[in-house]
Amino acid sequence: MSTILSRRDFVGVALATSLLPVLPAAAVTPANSKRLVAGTRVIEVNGRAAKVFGLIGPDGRPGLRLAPGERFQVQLVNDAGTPTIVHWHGQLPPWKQDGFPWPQTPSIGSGAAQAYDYAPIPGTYWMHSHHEMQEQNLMTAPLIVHDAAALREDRQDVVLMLHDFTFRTPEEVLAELTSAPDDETHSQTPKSPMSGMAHMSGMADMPGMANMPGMAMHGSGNMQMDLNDVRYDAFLANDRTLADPEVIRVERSGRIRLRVINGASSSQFWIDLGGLTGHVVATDGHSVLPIAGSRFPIALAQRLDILIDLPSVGVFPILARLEGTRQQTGLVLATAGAPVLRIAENGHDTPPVDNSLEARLNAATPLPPRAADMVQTINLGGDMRPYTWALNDEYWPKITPLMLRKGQRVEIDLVNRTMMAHPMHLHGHAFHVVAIDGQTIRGAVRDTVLVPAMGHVRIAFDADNPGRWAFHCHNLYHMMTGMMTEFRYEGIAA
Ligand SMILES: [Cu+2]
Repeated sequence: MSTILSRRDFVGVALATSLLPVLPAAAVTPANSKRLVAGTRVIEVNGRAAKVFGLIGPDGRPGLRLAPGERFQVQLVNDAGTPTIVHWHGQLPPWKQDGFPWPQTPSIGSGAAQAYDYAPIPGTYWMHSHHEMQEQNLMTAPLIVHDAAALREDRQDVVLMLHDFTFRTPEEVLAELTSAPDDETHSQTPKSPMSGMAHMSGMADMPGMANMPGMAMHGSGNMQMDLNDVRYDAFLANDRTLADPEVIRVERSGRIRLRVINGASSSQFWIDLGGLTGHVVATDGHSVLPIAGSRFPIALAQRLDILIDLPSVGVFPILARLEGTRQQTGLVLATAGAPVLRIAENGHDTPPVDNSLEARLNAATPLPPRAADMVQTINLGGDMRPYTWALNDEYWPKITPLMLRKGQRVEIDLVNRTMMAHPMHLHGHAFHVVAIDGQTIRGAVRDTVLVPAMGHVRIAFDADNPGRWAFHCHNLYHMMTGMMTEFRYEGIAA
């Protein structure tokens, strides 16, 4: 079943700026359907009110949580006052339910609603608008699909959803990026490491950065990396900053499943558990053999499930540190009665996010070995000036689709020829990361993989979900300036 089940008009009510609009639910919601409202809300950032979008579920909280075995039966009501379309990032629905604005599946008009019904895959997922740049304005939310085995572990579920926030509009941000004068932009021309450092946003005042792990790339000491295109006003963890973080009550010696979602538009982080040790057990919702550690990189749009067993009582900050800066956000786990002290919004210097974790990951259920039926190279190109980004020298929407045939094993070589890392996301499929910089790895199953500056990553997947599928960089501003293409199955009309 690959058609959208129903599309019906919805009589909207004039509550455009309220947090939880009161809607005539019975009028539009089929019996078993969960109601998800795309709307607007007001949050406080740095002491100022900020009007942002939101995706509010039936329990009044952002996003959706599904029980084991429950179908994704959702009525998405657009109360945002503007068209929208919501992508169920990492899920594998029929293509017409993927939430991408193809001509066959246009955005949902203001006041309209749309129904979805598919079998979801369990794990930590998320949802975000794929309409224009609404993602930057927090049209994003968690999508948690529980599975019975994980529930039997009886761990407290903690979601940590990350965002980057600006009081400017995304249109203003994009205009700044695409019109920056020469002397303020980064350049692709290799320079000495120190002059390159000085060009990185927010890093000019960071002596010693050149010696940090992660800065040496592929043995070359003569390259300049671009990080953090956009200067943000704040970094949010579950919509809050460290000035007023979420404090989550936990039991003495509590057992936690931390679900980290990087829902930012242009920012990548290191998750820092402080003195705690955690075990990464899933990447992008897909189980991996556990990896112990206290500090894990998370690229744009990726997710990490981290199991943490707390030692006795106390206060345990869980931080997300912005790569290449000292800025940080996060939440606090605290046992009853433990005093929560203020955490600074600036910590210590943090290196660029890299594939140090990726190289160590082993999927719990790898793709069965098989020879590839098709191997395709996709070159990642572009530059800061002019600010345009390309795949195989093509700029969305003027692209040539990569044609797939159902049943093929496909391998894609992602070759980054730029000085910026690109987190590449494929819709509608889970892929296996099979090699990094020519080195074969056992690798994780994912939907988004980081291709570091000048790096090379190979992914493999089975073409088992016919349709039209977007493949793009998940940096919003790279996608908006061209870094997107289409994987299309033979027999599917354009
Ligand atoms: Cu990119």
